[in-house]
Amino acid sequence: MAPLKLNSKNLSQIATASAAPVQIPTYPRGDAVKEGIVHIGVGGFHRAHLAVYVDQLMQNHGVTDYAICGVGLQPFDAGMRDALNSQDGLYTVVERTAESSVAKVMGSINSYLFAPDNREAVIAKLAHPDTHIVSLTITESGYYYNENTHELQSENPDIQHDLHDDHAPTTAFGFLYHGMARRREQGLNPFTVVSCDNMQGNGSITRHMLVSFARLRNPELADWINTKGHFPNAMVDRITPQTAPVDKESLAKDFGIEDAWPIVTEPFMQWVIEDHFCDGRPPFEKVGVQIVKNVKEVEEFEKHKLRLLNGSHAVIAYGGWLAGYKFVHQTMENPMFREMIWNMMQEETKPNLPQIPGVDIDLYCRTLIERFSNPPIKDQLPRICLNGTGKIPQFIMPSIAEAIWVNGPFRRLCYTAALWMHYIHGVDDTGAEYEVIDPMLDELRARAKHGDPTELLNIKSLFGDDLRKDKRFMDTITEALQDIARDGVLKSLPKYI
Ligand code: CS2
Repeated sequence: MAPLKLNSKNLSQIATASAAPVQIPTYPRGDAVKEGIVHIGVGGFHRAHLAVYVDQLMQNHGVTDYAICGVGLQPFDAGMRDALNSQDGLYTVVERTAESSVAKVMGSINSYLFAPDNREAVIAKLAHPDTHIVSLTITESGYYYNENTHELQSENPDIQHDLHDDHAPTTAFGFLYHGMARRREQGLNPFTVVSCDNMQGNGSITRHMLVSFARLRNPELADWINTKGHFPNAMVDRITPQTAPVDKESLAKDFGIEDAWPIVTEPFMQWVIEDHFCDGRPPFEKVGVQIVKNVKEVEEFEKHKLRLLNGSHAVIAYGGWLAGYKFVHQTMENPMFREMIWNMMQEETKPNLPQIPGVDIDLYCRTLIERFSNPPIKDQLPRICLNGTGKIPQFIMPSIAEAIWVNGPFRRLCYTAALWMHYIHGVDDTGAEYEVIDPMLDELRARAKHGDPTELLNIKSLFGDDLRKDKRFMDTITEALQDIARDGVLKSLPKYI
């Protein structure tokens, strides 16, 4: 039978059309529910994470006032608008391991607004009394955060534009500002801003950036947001590869669904969030979200995740790619990578991580190795190589800094930073050229020198200046970079296992 196009009309047929059962939403949607969450930046990760938790709330717990209105701010979001609008907001999540493949149609995204089509509609939505939470996945660069000064990059042309323009905001902060201003005029509470981006202190950074932005326009509004607004910190986790054409084909073949933009992901998902919401929240804890009272606890979970998972991902991505691999699981099939990652986690990163009651850190590390080795999700290395300037300073450098303070080992961590520095040149170990995608690419290219990290480490907005003063660090990273430049990854890696 020909696959069925995913839309509300075909839903019940889709549930039973193929031999493999498909879970479908049987809860009310459309006008029968309220859109309590507006999510800015609907990509794969949001659709595999927050939108899945909300789907479970709607499906299993009768929640009707927290459906999601998705928002796209960037021109490239037009593809998501078209895909979602053509299938009534529905899409499929396929959870895959070597043993099983489970398809679930999600219905939690109830509508979608594309800001370039109608900016006013987005601001009105943010200011709507039904909107209680505005969540974000806008990537590190969407925060305009200077890692060195910890301040808003107020001179950035996008921010300058939004500071002076009332009618056509372009950044998330421009929209949040107008939404907040209108809510205040209407006597409403601020919405809670929930960052779902992968950054240490994502909620605190969001608060500081938005309040700083508002202060430059209207100090009174800035104070209102700062006093009344809540910005919970959160650790988010689910490995979500980019959708490949073959994913659509196998969804059609195995489950009889024609979906313009499905998702293939791992079964694992985790969200640990501070219980700070100023305008209500759904009972997230009922669907496995870890709601914690104490900020410190979230910080600790964030540290574990960013430094162990994302830090290891950096080795796999830059090392694997330079060595000629294309996927995470492929790189993990090489025992040298497995061993290096394990030892880096155990000997260099773990000793400086806090212990979290109830968390077995060795089990966490073992689970990571298994997750990275999950072949059917086919996680592409270029996805993880993207935007290294938002990653290395966050996932690797803090572990190095802390190892320096306690005079601990850090040569594998240095090797990882060096892999990224070498990757910037855009030529792999076989001599093949590739595209490097990073918002700071021009500056990186101007500073990257084979075998010499000094100029890159001089970028204060990324690296501050503490580390460059440490001779042991400078010697180790220089040596690692020289080893990679001279011998390539596969020949230099054994020294760093
Ligand atoms: C990856 C993450 O892009 C990256 O650097 O490490 O997207 C990773 O897959 C997620 O953080 C997993 O939760």
